[in-house]
Amino acid sequence: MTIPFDGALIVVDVQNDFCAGGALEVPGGGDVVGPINGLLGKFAATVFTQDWHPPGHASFASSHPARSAFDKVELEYGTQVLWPDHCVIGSEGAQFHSGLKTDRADLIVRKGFRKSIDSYSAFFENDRTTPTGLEGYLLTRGIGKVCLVGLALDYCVRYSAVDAKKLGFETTVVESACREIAPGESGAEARAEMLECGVELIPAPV
Ligand code: VGL
Ligand code: ZN
Repeated sequence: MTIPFDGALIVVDVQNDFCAGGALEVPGGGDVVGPINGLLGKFAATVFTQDWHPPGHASFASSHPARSAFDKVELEYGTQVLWPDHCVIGSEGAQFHSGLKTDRADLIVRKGFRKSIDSYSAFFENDRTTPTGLEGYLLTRGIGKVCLVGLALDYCVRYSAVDAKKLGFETTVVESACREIAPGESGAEARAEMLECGVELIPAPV
């Protein structure tokens, strides 16, 4: 198990709303900044993703009368978890954590900007068919391997990793540079699914 430095590092959603005091705080979210900064600059390509929702987004509980955050609802494309309003376009919560060395990004992929579709994955929106364009970017740069880090392991990292592997990229996740929303629940399920798909989970850089 080695980190694929000849591939792309994909830094997922290290934004204020997922860190301490944020609207959708991931426990220990800000702790990923140090480990991620330590990996930046070591890969052939570096991509950051940024969750980027318009006000009134379909994934916000506030858009569904009589529903609460963390409820599940059926939308046109399937089951969707409802979240507190987060990462609203242009807001402070949507900005990257101020400690993250964002200058290292070759590309920033924004996702979730269509009002009626959420997008956990860096590759496809939650309808599982609308592409973000990242696959094409990596392929045209000749990149065949990806290494994922960031927030949250049980949602955006998981969906990105599974899609990357299914698209044919050799895919690794560095767990020490990730945090999860619900460790015993969706976190455990996420690890199981990633392993099942052939994603390599690396505990920490050596
Ligand atoms: C995320 C829930 C909603 C994530 C984004 O980055 O994992 N989770 N939006
Ligand atoms: Zn979101």
